[in-house]
Amino acid sequence: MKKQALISVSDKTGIVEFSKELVSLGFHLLSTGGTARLLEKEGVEVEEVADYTGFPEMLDGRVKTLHPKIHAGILARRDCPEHMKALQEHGIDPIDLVVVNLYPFEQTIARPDCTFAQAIENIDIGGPTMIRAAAKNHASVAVVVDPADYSRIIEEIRNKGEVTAKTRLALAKKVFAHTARYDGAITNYLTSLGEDNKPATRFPQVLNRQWVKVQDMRYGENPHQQAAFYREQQVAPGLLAGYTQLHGKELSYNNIADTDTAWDMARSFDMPACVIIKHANPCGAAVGLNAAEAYKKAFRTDSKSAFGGIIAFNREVDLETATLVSKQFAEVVIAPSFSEEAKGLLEQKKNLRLLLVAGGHAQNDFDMKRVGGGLLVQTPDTQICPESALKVVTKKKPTSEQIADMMFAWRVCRWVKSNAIVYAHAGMTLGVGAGQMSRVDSARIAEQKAEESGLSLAGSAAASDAFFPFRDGLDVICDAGATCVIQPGGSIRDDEVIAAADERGIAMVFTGERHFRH
Ligand code: 93A
Repeated sequence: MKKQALISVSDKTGIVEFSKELVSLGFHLLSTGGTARLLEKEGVEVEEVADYTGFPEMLDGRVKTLHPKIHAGILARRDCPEHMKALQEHGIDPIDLVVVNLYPFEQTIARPDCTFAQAIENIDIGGPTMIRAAAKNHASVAVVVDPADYSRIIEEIRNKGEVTAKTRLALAKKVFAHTARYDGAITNYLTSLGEDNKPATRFPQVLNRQWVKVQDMRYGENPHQQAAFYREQQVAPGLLAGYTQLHGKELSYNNIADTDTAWDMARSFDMPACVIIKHANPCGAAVGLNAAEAYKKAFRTDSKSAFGGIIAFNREVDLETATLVSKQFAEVVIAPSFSEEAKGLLEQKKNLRLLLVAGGHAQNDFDMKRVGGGLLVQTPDTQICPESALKVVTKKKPTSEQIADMMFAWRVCRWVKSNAIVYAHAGMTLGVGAGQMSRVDSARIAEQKAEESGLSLAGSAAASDAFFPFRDGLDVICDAGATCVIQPGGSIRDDEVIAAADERGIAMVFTGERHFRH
C-alpha cells in the first residue's frame, strides 16, 4: 500500500517543493481546499480530503478534516491487529505523515484593525486536532508543523526509507509545545478583552508565556542552587537573550543577570557610553567622544569595584578600547561589535567572555518578578524625562553645564538599586551610592566612594532616584560639594527641602518621575 501524507497548511512556504518530493518518494497526498488548489495548480498530484471522506468541506471551512476517516487513519495503532482490522472494515487508509500549520491566530490579533470576529475565525480547530492525534501516535506517524523541518524529513525518507522513531518523537514534542503556545495566545487574547470584546488590558486574566531553554547552568546565584536560562520564542533585536558568545567559558547565572543590566544601561545612552556593573549596580558609567574615552572615565569612578565587573559598550570595541580593557580583570565584555584586532586581543584572555549583541531599542513587554506563589508583572521602566520637562524649584537657576550633568546623573540613577544617589560631572559618574535602606546613607556612601577614588565632588551634580523625605539627605549632598540636585519631588516636605536648597545656595530641579529599582 502507498504511504499516505495529509497536507493542510496556512503558511504555504516551501509546501509545493516538499509535496513534489513526497510524490517522487511514492507518497499519496491528501489535502484540504486551499492547499489542494495550490498543489494542483503547480502540477502536484493530490486527492482532496472531501473526495476521500465523501463529505464536503462545510460551515465556511470550519469542518474540513474533522472526519473519522482522517482521524482513525492517523490514530490507529499499527501494531494492534484490531485497530488495523477496524480500518479495513471501514475502508480507511492509514495516514503516515501529517503536514499541518495552523490558522495564523497570533499574526491576526497583532493587526491593529483586527476585529473580534476575525480573531475567533482564526482559532484553528481541525489543525490542532490532527497534529495532536499524529503526535500522540508518533510511534507510527510523523507530524510536521514547521516548514524549517521539510528538508530534514525528505532527507530521512530518502536515506532511511522512513522518518526515524527518534525524529518522530522530537516532532511530537514540537507539536505539544506548538499547540500549548497556540492555546496560550488564544487565552491571553480572550482574557484581555473588555465587555465590548475589544482589547482592554495588556495584563490578561490568565497570563500564558512559553520559554525556551537556552542552557542549563552549573549553578544559580549560589553554588547550592540549580539554574537554567530560558528565552522567549522570538527575541527582538537589541535584547540580551539574542546574544552571540564570541569567546570565553560558559556564562553563569550572575553573569547573565549583570550583563543584562550592563547592556540595557549602555544602550540607553545616545553618545558613546561605557558601563561597568558589579552585583547588579553600576560602579562606573560614562559617555565620551568614543568607546575608549567612555571606558577610561567609567573605570576611573571606582576602579577597585570594577575588578571582576561586567563591561558594556554601545559602540564598537576597537583596538584602543580593547587594550585599555585588557588591563583589568573583567568577567564579560558586551558590545554591538568588536573590530578584528580588538577581538584578537581580548580572546587572549581565557577567562573573559565576549558577547556580541545586536543594537536596537526593543524592550521587554513585561518585567516579571517571582514572589511566593505568585508573579509581579509590570511594564519596564523605560521612561526618562526630557530636559524640557525639568522644573527648577530653587532661586538659583542651573547653568546649561549643570543641566547636562544633572541629566547624565539622572540617566545613570535609573539603573542603580534604591535608594540611589549618584554624583556626576562631565559625562562621568563620580560616586554611586546604591541599595541602602536610607537615602542619607546612600548619599554618604557615594561621597565616600568618590573620596576613595580621589575624585572631587566640588561643583558636581547629584541625582536621587526618589524624593528626599527630609532635608538631611540634601544637606549631606551639599556638604559633599554638589552644587545642583535632580530629584523627582513630590514629598510632603518638598517645601522644607526646597528651603534647604535655597539656604545652601544650590540649584535643584524636579523631574516629576521616580525611578525605584529593586
Ligand atoms: O476550520 S478548521 O478548524 N476545521 C478543520 O476541519 C480544519 N482542517 C484543517 N481548520 C482546519 N484546518 C486548517 O486549515 C489547517 O490547520 C490549515 O491551517 C488550514 C489549511 O486550509 P486550506 O488548505 O484550505 O488553505
